[in-house]
Amino acid sequence: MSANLYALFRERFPADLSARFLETPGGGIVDYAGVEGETAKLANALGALGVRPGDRVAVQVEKSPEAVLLYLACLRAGAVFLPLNTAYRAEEVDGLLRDAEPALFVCAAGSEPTSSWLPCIRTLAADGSGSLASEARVAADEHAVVDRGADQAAVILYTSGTTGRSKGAVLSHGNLAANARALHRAWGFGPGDVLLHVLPVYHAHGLFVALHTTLLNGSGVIFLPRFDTGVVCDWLPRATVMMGVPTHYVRLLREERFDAARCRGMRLFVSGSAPLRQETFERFRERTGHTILERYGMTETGMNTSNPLEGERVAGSVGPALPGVELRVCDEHGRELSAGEVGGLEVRGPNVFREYWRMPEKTRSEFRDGGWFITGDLARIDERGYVYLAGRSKDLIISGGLNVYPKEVELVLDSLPGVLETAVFGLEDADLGEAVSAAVVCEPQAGALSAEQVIAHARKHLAAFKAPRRVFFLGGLPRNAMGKVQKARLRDELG
Ligand code: MCA
Ligand code: AMP
Repeated sequence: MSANLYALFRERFPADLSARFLETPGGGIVDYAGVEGETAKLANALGALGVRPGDRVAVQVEKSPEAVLLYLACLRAGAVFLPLNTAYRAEEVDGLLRDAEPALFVCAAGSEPTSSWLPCIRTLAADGSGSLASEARVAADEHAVVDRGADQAAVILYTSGTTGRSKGAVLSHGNLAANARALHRAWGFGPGDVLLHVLPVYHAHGLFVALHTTLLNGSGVIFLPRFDTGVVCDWLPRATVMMGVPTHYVRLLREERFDAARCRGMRLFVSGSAPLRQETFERFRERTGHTILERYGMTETGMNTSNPLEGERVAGSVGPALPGVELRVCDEHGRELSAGEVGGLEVRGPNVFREYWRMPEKTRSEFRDGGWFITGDLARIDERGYVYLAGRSKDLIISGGLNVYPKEVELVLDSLPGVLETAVFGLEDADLGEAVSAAVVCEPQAGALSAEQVIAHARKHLAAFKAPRRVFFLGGLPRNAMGKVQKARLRDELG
């Protein structure tokens, strides 16, 4: 049988296809019959544009029901979906497209790239000729679900790396199906569930964790275009499940209208992508009576652990391994440590990605023999199997649930005339968890630079969320005996 993920979803569609899949606050509704018909039309439109199974379809569009349908259409057509954060600037997008070599790039009207080497560019919305939606509208509403093996690529998600160069994590139909099944069961999805969707759909959290569990459940989603605490309060009484990053919960707690009465119909709040502070966990429970369920995952692996639905949800722990996922804690040579010792967390299972796109060396160096993937997170596992994250061995900042790799920002800041060297690091931030911060050393003979100039330079070349929020001008960077910049010292002294 085909392992195409769309086929699995289709098996689970509700018997009555007029049941709602997506509902937007503006009154837009996509029912399951619409999913079937529209994805067929889009798949036919993709084929007419020359997209063949295995080809990449890169997509940088605002969150919308059409974007979700395009994702499902790519699965159905056997194309490899490649979503890009809408905050990425033209030069970031250009670099990724050159690496991915998509057969088609779908973008927002007005932001078509000028790159002449791209074979095919389309906008998504049906607001003019030359858009994918207008081509789909006249296409046939039947299309086979293209046969795919479990190991074949379904999606490529780019994540930056410690070297500043982005890597495309290739996720297969089998990876995504395994994780969706595990989460659907672990989180007790069933009849009557309605998911309040507040996340972007260009990352694993909003695209896979939230939507796949719902699709396996054949149920409905209240699909908010963006996270806004007032709008969330309006819609919570109709929902049963919400998934968010810690910043969402911090912001909800600041909203007066957010109270237990509004959450009466809710059965589950899930948090992930960044550490949930104990204070947020406790204040949330006091305010609503609900205990947030924290889980842990990665783009490369999907979800690895989850606090239990039934049983104790421990503040500060991301819970035990999900069924089918194996975890171990090792030293830097891959030797397993004993229970309770802190070391590098490694993971193995059907959820773990296949490879980094066209980076065989990088793939090899991130795996150990036996298929263990080195997550770059530090952790300990207690005798009950609960995992406690204890920091990261990778140099990564997580701001509002979005990853920022310091090296990428440092390379841009270093290119600003007058800058001698920089170090980028995260400082604790009540709203974002960590705020991107930069220590800048100027050339002695250069004129004085301002923090505004440094930030403007970063925003010109990088997505705004990667730009430093705080800039410190120093006479030199603290270094250890090996000459390595001591970022921990910068965090301690400047935080
Ligand atoms: C927006 N801005 C940010 C961030 N988001 N700055 C720093 N960090 C951020 N995360 C900036 C914008 O550039 C803008 O600046 C200003 O904030 C307002 O923009 P807006 O879009 O209105 O922001 P917002 O709606 O307040 O967004 C904050 C947010 C959002 C809701 C926390 O970032 C968000 O949805 N984060 C979730 C990301 C996510 O899905 N992560 C999962 C990754 P200006 O106006 O100056 O230009 S997947 C993953 O990590 C793994 C698999 C896992 O475990 O889940
Ligand atoms: P990404 O590369 O965007 O997939 O981000 C994955 C990283 O987010 C992980 O390697 C962790 O460092 C972090 N992360 C995800 N969930 C949690 C969590 N619940 N607590 C702490 N960190 C998390």
